[in-house]
Amino acid sequence: MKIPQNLPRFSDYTREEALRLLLEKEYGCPPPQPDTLEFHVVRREEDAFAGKAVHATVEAWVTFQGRGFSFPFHLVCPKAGQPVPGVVLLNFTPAVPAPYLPSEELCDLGLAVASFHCGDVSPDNGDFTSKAGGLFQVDRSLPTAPGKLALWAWGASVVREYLAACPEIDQKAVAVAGHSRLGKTALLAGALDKRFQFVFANESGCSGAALYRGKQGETAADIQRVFPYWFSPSFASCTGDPEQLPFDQHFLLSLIAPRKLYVSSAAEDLWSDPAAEFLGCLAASPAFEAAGVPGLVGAGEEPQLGQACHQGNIGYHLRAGKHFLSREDWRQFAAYLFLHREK
Ligand code: GTR
Repeated sequence: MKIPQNLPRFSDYTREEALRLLLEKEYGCPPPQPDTLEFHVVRREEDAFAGKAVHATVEAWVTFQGRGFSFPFHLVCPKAGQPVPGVVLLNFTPAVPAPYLPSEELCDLGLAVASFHCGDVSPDNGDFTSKAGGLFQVDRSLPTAPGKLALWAWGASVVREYLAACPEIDQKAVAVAGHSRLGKTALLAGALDKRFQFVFANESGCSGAALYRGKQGETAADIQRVFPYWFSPSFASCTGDPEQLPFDQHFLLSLIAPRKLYVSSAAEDLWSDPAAEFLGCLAASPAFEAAGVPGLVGAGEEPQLGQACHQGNIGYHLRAGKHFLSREDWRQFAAYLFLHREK
C-alpha cells in the first residue's frame, strides 16, 4: 500500500486554481452570497439534557433575488461558564439527539453542536427545484452547476454564520463534521469556508478523503452512476478512468491546510476503503508542510487498528467495526480538538 506514483501534484497549482478545478470538475460551483440572512430562535429549552445544556431551535431565513427559503437547525450548548468549541454537524435527520448525535455525551465532552438535516437544505435526490435549489434557481443543464454536496456545504456555512454571533462559542475552535456522504460534504465545506478551523470527516470514502487512484470498494464511476446529483453534471465526464483524473482527493484535503483536518476510518468499512482514506491523508501532508505546519505525524505507512494519530494538523484514527459515526469517533475527535485548540 503506497501513494500511487502518478498522483497529480497539488503543488503544481495555486490554492485558487486547485479549488476551481475541484468545483468545476467534481462538486460544482457553490451558490452565490444570498441577499439577506436572518436567524430566528423559535424555541429555547434552558435545562436540556439533565439541565446540563441549553437547546435552541433556530430557523435560518435566506432571501435571494426576491425569493425566500428557510431551514431549521439546533444548537445544544453545554453550560460551561466560558466559551466552548462549536461543531456544525451535517446530519441525516433533524432529530436531536440522534444515532450520530449523542447530545448528552457531546455536552459532557465539552462540545456545543449545531446540527441540521441535509434534506432540510436540499433533498437527497435529483430535485433541484425546491429549498436551496429553488432559492438559487440551480440550472443543472450547466456543467458546473452545484451538486447536493455543494448545497449542503452552503448550509453548513449558514449555520457557521449563526455561531459567529454566539458569545458562548469559542470562535477560534469551530469545526464542521459529517459522516459518509456528509463527511464528503464536511470536507468540501471546510475547503470553501476558512471560518471552520477544524474539519472532521468520518468514513467519507469515495469523493471524500479516499484517493480515487487504487481505491477498493466504491469507485468514481460507481458513485457517479448511483448519485449523479451529489456532483456537478461535469463530473460524469471525469469518472471513466481514475488514472486520467487531473486531480485526486488529496487536493480537497490539502485545501484545508494549514487548519486542522481529522479523518477517521472503520476497519470493516471496505466500501469507503480505510487504506485509501489514510493514503489521502499522507498525500495531503506535503501541502500542510508547505504551509508551515505538520501534516499526518507518527502514522507509518499503513493505518494501524486502534491507533490514533493526533499530533499533526492532520489527525487520523482507524477503529474496529462498521460504517457508523460512533461515540468512539466523537471521543477521538474531541480529544484532537482540545489538544489543538488555541489557548
Ligand atoms: C453509500 C455511498 C457512499 C456513502 C454512503 C452514505 O451508498 O455509496 O459513498 O456516501 O452511501 O452516505 O451513507
